[in-house]
Amino acid sequence: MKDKLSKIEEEALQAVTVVTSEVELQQLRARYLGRKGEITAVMKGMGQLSPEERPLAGALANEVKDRLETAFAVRQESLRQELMQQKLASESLDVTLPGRKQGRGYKHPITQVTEEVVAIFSALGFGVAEGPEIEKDFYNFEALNIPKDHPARDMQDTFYVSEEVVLRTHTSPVQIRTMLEQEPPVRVVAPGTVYRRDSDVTHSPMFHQIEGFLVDERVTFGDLKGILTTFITEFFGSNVDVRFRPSFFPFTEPSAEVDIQCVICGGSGCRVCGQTGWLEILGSGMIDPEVFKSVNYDPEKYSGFAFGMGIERIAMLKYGVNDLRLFFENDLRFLKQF
Ligand code: 2NL
Repeated sequence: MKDKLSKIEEEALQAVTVVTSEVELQQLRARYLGRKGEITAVMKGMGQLSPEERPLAGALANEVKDRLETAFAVRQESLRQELMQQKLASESLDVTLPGRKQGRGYKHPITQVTEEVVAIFSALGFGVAEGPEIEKDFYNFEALNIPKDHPARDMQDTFYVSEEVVLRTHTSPVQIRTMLEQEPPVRVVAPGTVYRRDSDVTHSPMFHQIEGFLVDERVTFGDLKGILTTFITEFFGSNVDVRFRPSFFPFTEPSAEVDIQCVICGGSGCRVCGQTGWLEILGSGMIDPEVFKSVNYDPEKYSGFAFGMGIERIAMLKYGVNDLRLFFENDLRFLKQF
């Protein structure tokens, strides 16, 4: 019996040293110390011993059992420690590593160009005005001398909210509102979002415009040419050629469209300028007396000029962007270049 217990103890102590997991250890524990384990089996066999031998054998068995219990407990603790060390090693963090930088945001190129244009006109004494994007027909069309049968009023070209309410098709209504509120002398630019029922490679149903006007006594076409030429040379550079070409708008008379020498080919003719060597960048003219009547300005006393341009268009020309849609997709690979 004694030999048997020693053998079991030796075997168990050996086995305990080689287990590598708590599950294995539990299984081992059951095998030696469990209700159906080897020690229990030996103890059950004690019935066969003589009454004199029994207490000694019982005491011996209990001693072995206690030592094994201790060995199992010690091993369990050391396994826990090993596991913890492994976990710490595999999950280790280098807290001294630099963090990932949060990318810095910046203004959309359309906003940047708008602000640049506004800054140039501010330096020339112009204020800035804003107004609603949903407008009454009166401010968007009627006051601008755009007659009821004008194609611009067509459902094909304008987003109608109701018969009398539209999404503004230009920022001119802001200027009409300014004239209704302020007496001359007045000079203001009106940047903003405008809407037209047009959507293809070169047209977006929502785009951006900046218009401006100046009204005072004895304002001439020479003043218009001077201000717009100054703006263009500030914006595109002093080396660029400018030309004024007769045109027509219902709200100006006379009217002129302004071209610059093609920024792509330098004037020799290319695909972008349609082989003309010139690019149209804005429309302008002397404000029509009919417009003055709508806002109660005396056409005998005052004269003035107005102009308008598309922000996307001048942004494309300034930065050599060949696809309008890039401004609306908000792809960071594009936006980051500005
Ligand atoms: C263009 C042409 C233009 C105006 C806009 C205007 C505004 C008032 C009175 C008179 Cl309140 N005129 N604005 C004048 C001429 C041309 O824009 O091609 N825009 C993109």
